[in-house]
Amino acid sequence: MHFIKRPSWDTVKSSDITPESVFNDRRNIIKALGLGAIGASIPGQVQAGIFDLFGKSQPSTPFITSPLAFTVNKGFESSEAKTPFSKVSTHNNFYEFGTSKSDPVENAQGFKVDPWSLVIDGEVDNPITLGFEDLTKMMALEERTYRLRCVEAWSMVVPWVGFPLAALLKKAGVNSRAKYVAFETLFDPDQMPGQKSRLMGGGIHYPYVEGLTLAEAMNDLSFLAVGLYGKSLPPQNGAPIRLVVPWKYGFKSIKSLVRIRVMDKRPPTSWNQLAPQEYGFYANVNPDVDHPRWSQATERRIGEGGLFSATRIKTRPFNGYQEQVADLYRDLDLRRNY
Ligand SMILES: Nc1nc2c(c(=O)[nH]1)N[C@H]1C(S)=C(S)[C@@H](COP(=O)(O)O)O[C@H]1N2
Ligand SMILES: [Mo]
Repeated sequence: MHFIKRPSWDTVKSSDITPESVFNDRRNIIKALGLGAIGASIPGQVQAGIFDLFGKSQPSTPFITSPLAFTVNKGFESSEAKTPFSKVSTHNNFYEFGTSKSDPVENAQGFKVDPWSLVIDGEVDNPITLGFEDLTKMMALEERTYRLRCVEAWSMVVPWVGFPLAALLKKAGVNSRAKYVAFETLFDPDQMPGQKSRLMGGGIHYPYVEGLTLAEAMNDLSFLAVGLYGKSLPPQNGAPIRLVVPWKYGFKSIKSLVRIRVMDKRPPTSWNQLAPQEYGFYANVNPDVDHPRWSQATERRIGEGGLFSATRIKTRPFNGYQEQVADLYRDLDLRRNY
């Protein structure tokens, strides 16, 4: 009996890939627990214990999202079909809630986002702390439809609601030492089971951290989303506030932010720390630079029919945003700086 979901790359060809480290990590933990090979007969009680570790046994009442007031940014309307909300909110990567695509929606419904506190500090003249209400009230909200391209070679088109990261950084007043911006997700293992066990958390050292150069952070595309499809974010998509950097692989778009720290040095980033040969600091979408274990030339666009009927399309440099961002990398060898 298979009580462990096989990694998606094992059953969905090579196209929708869970990083291999996750699978190996699960095997090692099963071994460490003395349970032998996956699929071996395991007493019922022990199985139930493992089941709990994956967080599948908790019943959940759905998280409540609320409508937001915003204007549509005409510059970011899309001619492409949007990925339906039913897919955007059920096919997720949020390892704090489990490593399979369906884990976040199943495990995050009880997530508490009010009260919340987001700190903007470091190399700034006026550090800011935003409370839960401030997240949707302090800045004028706009809707922007962006493509999201995961490093695992699937993609979506999502109407986000939020505000440019640069607007918030300008309020904080970035000083002359500033070169990078670091981002940090909430650390709360009681709420985020993936932070409790390496089995659930994919081997990442929590809290999940990310980073951008200051120029990237100040680019108009860099966006802080507080909602999608006109309503506040569901927890599985990074409630109450997450970063969206559409020209980079999805793992840069860090969720459920509690800190934005302006720095004079390049900050560590979670996937780069875990597997530096596979995941770089820049992580710009680039069809010409393959992941060591799979091609990045094409992607599966998730639409009405979902992953299995998704259409395969060509991946574009910078995810199609080259006009807005290519200039940032004029002097950079993108093959070395993947
Ligand atoms: N804190 C945190 N942020 C995260 C992740 C995560 O596991 N933890 N996964 C990343 C990855 S790999 C992707 S593809 C996107 C997915 O965003 P979505 O679930 O809203 O589509 O979130 C990114 N942000
Ligand atoms: Mo991703």
